[in-house]
Amino acid sequence: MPRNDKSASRRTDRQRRNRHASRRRFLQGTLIGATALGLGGCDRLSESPKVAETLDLAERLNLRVQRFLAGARGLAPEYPASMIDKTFRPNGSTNPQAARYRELAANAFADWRLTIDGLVDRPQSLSLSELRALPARTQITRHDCVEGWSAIGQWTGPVLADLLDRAGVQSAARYVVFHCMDQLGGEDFYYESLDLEEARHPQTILAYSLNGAPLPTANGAPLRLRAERQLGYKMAKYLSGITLVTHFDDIAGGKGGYWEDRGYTWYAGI
Ligand SMILES: Nc1nc2c(c(=O)[nH]1)N[C@H]1C(S)=C(S)[C@@H](COP(=O)(O)O)O[C@H]1N2
Ligand SMILES: [Mo]
Repeated sequence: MPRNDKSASRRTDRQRRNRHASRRRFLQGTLIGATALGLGGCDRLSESPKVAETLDLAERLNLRVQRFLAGARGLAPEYPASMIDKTFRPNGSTNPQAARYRELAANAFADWRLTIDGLVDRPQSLSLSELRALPARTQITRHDCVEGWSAIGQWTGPVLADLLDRAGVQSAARYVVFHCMDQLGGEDFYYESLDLEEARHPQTILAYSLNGAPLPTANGAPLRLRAERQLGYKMAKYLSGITLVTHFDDIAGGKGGYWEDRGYTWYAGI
């Protein structure tokens, strides 16, 4: 992640361009698909100013449009084991120094718990062995960092939707906030948030293992979020708890995440 404000804004620009480009490709693909199905005269349509107007509108309404078109089938690609990168490049915090983290790590996270609280009927406090005993999903996916690199890795852990059901999400809840144990340079702890649709996506898991081994410290031990339709910065490492909320305006900088508080967009769909 950026080390100063200048590179932060540069990367944010690049991120914006990439997202616009991929979204445009996606929408064009959708229009081509519609033609193949005989749903519209897209040859003429694509040249008309109306379509350009629609694409710009789509970019402004990116979240809604992307989800409307992708629907529930919007799965991130999964890859064969032969494509796994030998070392999964770590980024951001790679060796948290916060006292609490150091203490928990010194004891192999035996005293660590994942809490689930906020707008839930049954607040949870789960040890690593309890989490490991739950049904798990394994997925080989590509991680895309806003800095312009990517890596393919195999992740294993419980599906977040199952944990949310276990806790009983109340109807007033709209977002899941992920609390982390690391501070990136300053005083502020890393955190992130997803809305319930992204949190309940079938590929959204809390991973305790990478490439079949316990999650390395650099990649977020003991537990990290994998939200495979999102950019890397959404995937909170070093988790300590998750909280169900109606809004996140009153948490830290109020923008829903550590980097969001520093100018990144909250919706980081790819
Ligand atoms: N707690 C925490 N989570 C984090 C970060 C961080 O610094 N702290 N960095 C984010 C960024 S920008 C990326 S690209 C990924 C990097 O994950 P990796 O270290 O496994 O490559 O973690 C994300 N989650
Ligand atoms: Mo990143």
